[in-house]
Order: sequence, then C-alpha cells, then structure tokens
Amino acid sequence: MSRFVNVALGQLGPIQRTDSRQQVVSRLCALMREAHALGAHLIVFPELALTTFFPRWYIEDEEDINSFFEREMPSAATQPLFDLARELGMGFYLGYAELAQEQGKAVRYNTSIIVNRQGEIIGKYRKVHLPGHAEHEPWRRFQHLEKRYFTPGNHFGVTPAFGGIFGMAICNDRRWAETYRAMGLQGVEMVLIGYNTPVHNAPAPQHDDLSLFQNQLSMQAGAYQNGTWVVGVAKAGLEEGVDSIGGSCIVAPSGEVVARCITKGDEVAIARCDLDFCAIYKRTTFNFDLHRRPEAYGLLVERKGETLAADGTAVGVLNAP
Ligand code: CDV
Repeated sequence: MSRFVNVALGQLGPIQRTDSRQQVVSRLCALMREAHALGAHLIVFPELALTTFFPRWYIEDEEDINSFFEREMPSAATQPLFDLARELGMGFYLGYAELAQEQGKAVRYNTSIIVNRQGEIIGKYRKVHLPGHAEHEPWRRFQHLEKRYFTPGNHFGVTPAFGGIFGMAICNDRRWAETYRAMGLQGVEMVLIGYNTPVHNAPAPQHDDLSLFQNQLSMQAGAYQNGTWVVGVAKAGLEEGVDSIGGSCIVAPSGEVVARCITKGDEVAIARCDLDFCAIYKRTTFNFDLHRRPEAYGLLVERKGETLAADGTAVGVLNAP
C-alpha cells in the first residue's frame, strides 16, 4: 500500500523590516502557486514567515514589539493565503508570532499552524525550545531575544492530516532528540519544521562553519531514529545585515535527503513522500514496543552506593569495585 503526499519546500529569502504583510503574503502565494503547478498537496513555509526575524533586536516599546505579532489567524492580511489554499485544494504549514489572550492577559508565542486542503486550520503548535537570551547583550553582533519576546509552549502533539499523522516543530526544536521522540511515540509520520538560523552563533563562533551541516544532521537523525519524514524549511539569506542559512530539505524515514533547495532566496522544491515508507522502520529497527527500554532511561540518583530509577527502585550499583 502507498499513501503519497506531494510536499513542497516553500523556502523564503530575506524579509526586511519595512516589508509589509501584504508584500510577504503575496510572495507566499506565488510560492504556493508554483508548488501547485508542480503537483504539491502541501507547502511548508518557515518560522516567523510573515515578518523579519525581529528577536535580533532589543526593542523596548511594547507597541513596536506587538507590531510583529498576529492577533488573529486568519487576519485581513493573511486571508488571501487561506483563500488560495481552498482554491487550489492545497494545504500549508505557516510559522508566525502569535499574540494570544489568556485570562485577560496578552501572551506571546512563536507559533505554527497546519492548514488543510479546504483552507481550514487543523493544528496549532507553540515553540517549546526557545533559544537565546532574555536580556540585552550588547557584546553580540546581533541579539537573539526569543526568551524575552516569547513564552514557551508546553506540548508536542500530533494531528491527523493528509491521510497520515503529522507533527510540528519550530527551528531550535529540531536540534533536540526529545522533539522527534515525543512525536515518534505518538506514531508521527511527517514532522514539519520552519527555521531562521543565522550563520553566526555569537556564544560559539567556532561553530559557524558547521551551521549547515548541523542543521541537516539533526533532521536526518530525527527522521531515521523515529521512522518519520522530516520537512525543514528556512528563511534564508541576508536579512537586515544578518546572514542566515538555507538548506531547506525533505528527509525520508531512511535518513536520506530526497529534495533540497539550492539558493538562499524564495525557492520551491518538491518530493513525492510515501507515508507508508515509515512502517518498515517503525516495525523493525525502531519498533519502540519491542526494543525500547524506558526503565533504563529514567533519572538516575545515587543512594548509599545504589543506583535508583526515578521511581526509587534499585536498578544497579553505582561505582561497583
Ligand atoms: N530561530 C532559532 O531557533 N534559531 C536557533 C539559533 C539561535 C541557533 C536555531 O537553533 O537554529
């Protein structure tokens, strides 16, 4: 049996601060039309795809900060995306900054949604792993203030979509094994990820030359170790003086890259992905029920020379002579 989903990478080049939502949405619509012409059922856009990557700036004025956030989805500015999805019969994944109201208080999240082929939102995810820092650090060439501007999400769920089981993650999430495993344990068959990754890593500049390699490494490992497709999409190129990696790609459950963007601008690349290709990995090498040893993965603590599992049961002797 085969369950094919034709998936398009909707990579974006830079978005400058002065670019309006309307200008960005028309670029996204152009990518969607191109992907549709190539036979796509689903297009994946990057993290914070509606604006420039504003956490690079220390901004004090609350209204200035809020100008990068969406109070509703769809909004007047983003409605054309939903209309086009319905017209073309094509779904999309979109990252954006969300200003939510919770118990009468405004809360900011780094969010993504899955929209189905009828143009309806069927899943929402709020970024769990927020990188960077919360206070202004003037020694950096540019800031990475996600910890200041966003509240972390608290859940990796999965959504039935496009005939399979879909998951979402955002940028830094892709570097964490737990991201994929949390969804792998729920049977995920395709994980959609958007990212903004500057080439320069201020706290560890010696890693700058490895940024593209480590991007792909994380997604290939996550795909293979959980028997799932992984689709990673960049906002790339020189944005407000900061150079970000491209390297958007689609990774099969085998860990192989089956499609890849080659520029750092707006670009579509497509792959025909068989969701049934996950099963052979989930049934054999990564059959979790058969081979995982959760009892060995708990937090280990030492008590009188014994090693204890998190529930207090003795599982061995630490530092045995
Ligand atoms: N937007 C991100 O989450 N970017 C991080 C950077 C700070 C390294 C990333 O993991 O790509």
